[in-house]
Amino acid sequence: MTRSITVGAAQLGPIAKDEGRPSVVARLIDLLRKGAEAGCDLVVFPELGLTTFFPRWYTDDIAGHDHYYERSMPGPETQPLFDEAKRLGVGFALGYAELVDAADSPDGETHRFNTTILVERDGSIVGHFRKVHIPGHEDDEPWRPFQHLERRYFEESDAGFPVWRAFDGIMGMATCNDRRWPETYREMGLQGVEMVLIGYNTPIHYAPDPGQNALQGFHNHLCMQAGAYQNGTWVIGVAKGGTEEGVESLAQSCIIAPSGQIVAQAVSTGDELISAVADLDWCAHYKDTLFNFDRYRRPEVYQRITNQKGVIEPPENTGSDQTLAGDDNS
Ligand code: CDV
Repeated sequence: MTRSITVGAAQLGPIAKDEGRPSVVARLIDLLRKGAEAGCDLVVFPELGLTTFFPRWYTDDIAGHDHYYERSMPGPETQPLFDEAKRLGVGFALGYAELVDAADSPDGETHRFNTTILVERDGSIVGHFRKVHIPGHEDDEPWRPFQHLERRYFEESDAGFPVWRAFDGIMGMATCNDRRWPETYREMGLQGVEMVLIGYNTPIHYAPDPGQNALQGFHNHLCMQAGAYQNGTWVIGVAKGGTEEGVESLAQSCIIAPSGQIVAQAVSTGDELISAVADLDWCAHYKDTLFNFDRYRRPEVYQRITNQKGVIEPPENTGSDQTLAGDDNS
């Protein structure tokens, strides 16, 4: 029997600064219902899917922005989403800003994370993932047309990239900038991941090097398609796109097969549900052949190179390459 799930990528258009949770949750429920109509078992929403992308504004007073964070999930305003998902029998993943109150925290400190929750079809919580790679900057940088202060608003997770048994397969999560790093997928690939759920907010304008602006769409798909193929896993990439508070963000949400091929892609920059039937057994075609890690991966060799200090210089006057010539390079 094949293990197939129908998965939806629920792209969101902009969320205005003054758009309240009830309005946003109504949009999420509308997309969830579209997912149910399309036969989805699982619908994936973007990073920070309940609010505007607030790290674009500098503040001296982080606590003054705590209304952007969730203290519990579900909370009173998100409960209707959980109720509707359970009624429809559709699971979901949702990104949000998480606040851990000092009173609830093991170290007695307040913590703020960029988090995604995964919920099963029966409404049970499968797990939480907290973003590992926090991009941007900590302090106000007025030379930028807009700020990207994730490093001021969030701390990074030290929990890595766990995977969970759910939806008849092995599921993992990552958030936005995490998708650009090969180790994100490999950490999960080594644990047998079969589907990676990724939400993102990616401004088209990259202030440190605007030469990359025209390549945003290419880089987005490049890293997720490579991560899927090299680890034999489905990857679901879901954007908050469009122009939000004057900042244009990439859309192009997509569903990527273990072959690395895009099997569905959003055509708009607004609220849009795309879906595909994802055969989880397709992963084995790659995990058991080209990317059979047990058979072909050579961690001891990578370790030797990693431990090497500095560049291997060719011997003087010959110009030959010691490594290619087979000389000892240990
Ligand atoms: N939200 C993000 O993590 N955005 C980053 C931008 C700032 C480069 C991204 O990797 O898309």
